[in-house]
Amino acid sequence: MPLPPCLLLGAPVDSGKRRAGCLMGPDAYRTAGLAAALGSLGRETRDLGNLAPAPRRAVSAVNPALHNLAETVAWTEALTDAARDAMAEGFPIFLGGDHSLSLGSVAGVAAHAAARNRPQFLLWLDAHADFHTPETTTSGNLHGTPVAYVTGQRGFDAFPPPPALVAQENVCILGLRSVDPQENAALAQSDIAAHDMRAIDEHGIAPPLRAFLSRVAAANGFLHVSLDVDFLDPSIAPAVGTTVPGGATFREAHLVMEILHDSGLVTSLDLVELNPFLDERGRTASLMVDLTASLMGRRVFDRPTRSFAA
Ligand code: NNH
Ligand code: MN
Ligand code: MN
Ligand code: MN
Repeated sequence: MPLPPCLLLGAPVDSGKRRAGCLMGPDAYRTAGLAAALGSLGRETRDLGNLAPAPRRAVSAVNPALHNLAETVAWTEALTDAARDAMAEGFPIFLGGDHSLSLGSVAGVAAHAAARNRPQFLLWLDAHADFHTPETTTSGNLHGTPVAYVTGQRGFDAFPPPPALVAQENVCILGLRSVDPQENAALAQSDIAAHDMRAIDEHGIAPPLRAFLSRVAAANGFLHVSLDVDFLDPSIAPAVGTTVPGGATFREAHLVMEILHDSGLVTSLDLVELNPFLDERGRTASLMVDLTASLMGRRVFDRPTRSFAA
């Protein structure tokens, strides 16, 4: 069976935080050659252009500190539909846009999985947990909330109810090094598998990823990967508004993508938080393209088996 085509969906969402610039992300990925990189792997790739938010409606905010709530709700509505539709056609890659786009992309892919009676899994590659609700956020920035929304936490009354939820035990976060106190308390109560950089330093990044992937495989799940630029160390990926030192190295990040490729389990992807206004000669956009190519099967050395066993 041929591999499903890659569908590039531009999502120039910039409402999830205050610093502007993520709206330029989709075109930065295009300029960095994403479609050609995927095409050179023999993968049929279709660029579906950019999505637009749904018409805005009046929303009542539980928390007056929320930034650009109505716009983020409108994007969530459009992205949920677009993601569900795209899953029926191929392998969607959401070109962000800030991380608030994942309220919609993940809700949409989860709806597709639920309609097929299969569980949705979520791998969150991020310095942050993004487990705030509109009630707990202190910054008011909704890019800090998608993991809470898609797992069904309370407080999202202004948003459409997600058509299907992702079970907490089907979520794995890798890369944590900036978690707010309210998120920390909520995470500790949850069934989410959360791995901070300290654990990754000590044990490596492959073991928790492999453990998660065996659960995805055993459950015959769909797997969505949400890659936040700030998962990466700022020294290799400066083009993000929320840099945090001590992130994933070049090789740790590629290794994650290579293991994901070898698993054959990934069914959709977000590339989020790239702010091209903050980039240095396109290096962050290019790195994100190269990581996507690794996820889709680019390798430096071809051999018939991948076994390192003695
Ligand atoms: N937790 C912080 C907040 O809610 C930071 C979130 N920022 C991110 N998330 N970049 O990935 O504002
Ligand atoms: Mn994030
Ligand atoms: Mn982040
Ligand atoms: Mn923030």
